[in-house]
Amino acid sequence: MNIIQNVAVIGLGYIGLPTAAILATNGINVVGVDVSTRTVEAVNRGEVPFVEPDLSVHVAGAVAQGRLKATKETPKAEAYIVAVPTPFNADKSADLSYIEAAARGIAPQLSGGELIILESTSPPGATQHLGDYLVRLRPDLSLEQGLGRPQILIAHCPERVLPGRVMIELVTNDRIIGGITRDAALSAKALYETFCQGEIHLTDATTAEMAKLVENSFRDVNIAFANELSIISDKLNIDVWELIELANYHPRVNILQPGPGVGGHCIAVDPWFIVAAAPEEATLIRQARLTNDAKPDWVVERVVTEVKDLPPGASVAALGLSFKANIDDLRESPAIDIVISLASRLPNTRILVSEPHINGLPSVLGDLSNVYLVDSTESAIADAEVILLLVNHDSFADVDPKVLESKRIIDTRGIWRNSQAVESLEL
Ligand code: SAJ
Repeated sequence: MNIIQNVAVIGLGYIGLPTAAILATNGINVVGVDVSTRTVEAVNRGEVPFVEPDLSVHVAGAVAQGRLKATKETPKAEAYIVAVPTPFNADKSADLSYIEAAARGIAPQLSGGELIILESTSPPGATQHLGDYLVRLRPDLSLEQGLGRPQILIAHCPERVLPGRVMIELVTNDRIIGGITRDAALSAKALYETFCQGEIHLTDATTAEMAKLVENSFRDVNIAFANELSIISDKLNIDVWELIELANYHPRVNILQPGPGVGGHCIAVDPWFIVAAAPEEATLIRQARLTNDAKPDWVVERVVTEVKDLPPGASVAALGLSFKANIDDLRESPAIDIVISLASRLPNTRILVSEPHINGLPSVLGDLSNVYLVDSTESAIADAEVILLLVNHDSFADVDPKVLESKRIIDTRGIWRNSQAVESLEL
């Protein structure tokens, strides 16, 4: 098998750029392709247009060595890695238009023998669809060997890295590679082996697609279980965090943590692709999505109930806006939905937002007349009667418990929990 030395990575986002950089720092010549002029220019200056630990060093190094450059036009290459978004349509089915646009860029550059890898999270059948789409654009090529036309190799290698740990997990995580053909799987394996120290497991493309979706659905279903427990515990007046901690002492129980809802654009999206592929059968997966999506409204009702019996002019401190702890990423964050909803349900209440990772409110919140971004968490707490903890940032865990003493607290992440259960028993 030929060793691949020239790779084009289509899409220089949260996955494409780290992948391009890690290939380049491992000796491959990489051209990154993106529709954004800003991204292309930033990469060519050796800069990273978003925050991800250690990525800047890799990009700066790869560009300085001349192994990584960026362009808006898809070049000729021996291998193409497609890492473009796969959002969902209004009916929750996957929108493959970005993948098709990438294919339209690649097709004219093919002459046979190239490897095309789909990394984007994809519904079952998307890799085959990419192959069929390319062959429709280039009927002189074939996905199979021996049909009298030059073959192109198509494989799916889903990304599985955790934002915030991308540069570590790219190297250490196991990978799953699903080939349309065995040759395609083997060729993709050889390419990923240049930087991946985890095991590389080969399968067919649809199983690889499903494996990725199932990983995120597994977490979604388990978080839904935790979120349901938090609502049940509230009704039974017990501390859900203590409940879960105790249950998890069992050697075969590992319940995840409840929260204000599930955010980010992976776990809250991918399970819908399974539901769309098997709507009649995927009842548990669908219900988990609905349960997690309903959690923000439940939190809003809790806050409204607390504020209702306070004198007029009360304030709520909303601590945290990002979709999870210690990052600045606000995409699909349940905290944002909760603040929007509170602002309209409680028009005479000031919502004092503290989010240490941002300098200004996103426009969806900035336009609301009763929502304010407050510089310090301490002053948000001091000025509010109700404290709503939405994100478990480390800095919030360090808040002096004394300043919380006279406040009404709704801690959706359980970081300030102080269970009194055993003290309340008359032993
Ligand atoms: N969350 C909870 N309770 C928990 C764990 C998470 O409420 O016990 C919430 C978080 O607060 C957040 C959301 O779930 O709002 C998702 O956070 P996460 O840290 O679990 O996952 P992501 O979305 O940042 O990254 C996931 C990862 N998938 C898995 O762990 C199976 C990552 O490896 C994937 O690469 C990524 O999705 C992706 O791109 O698909």
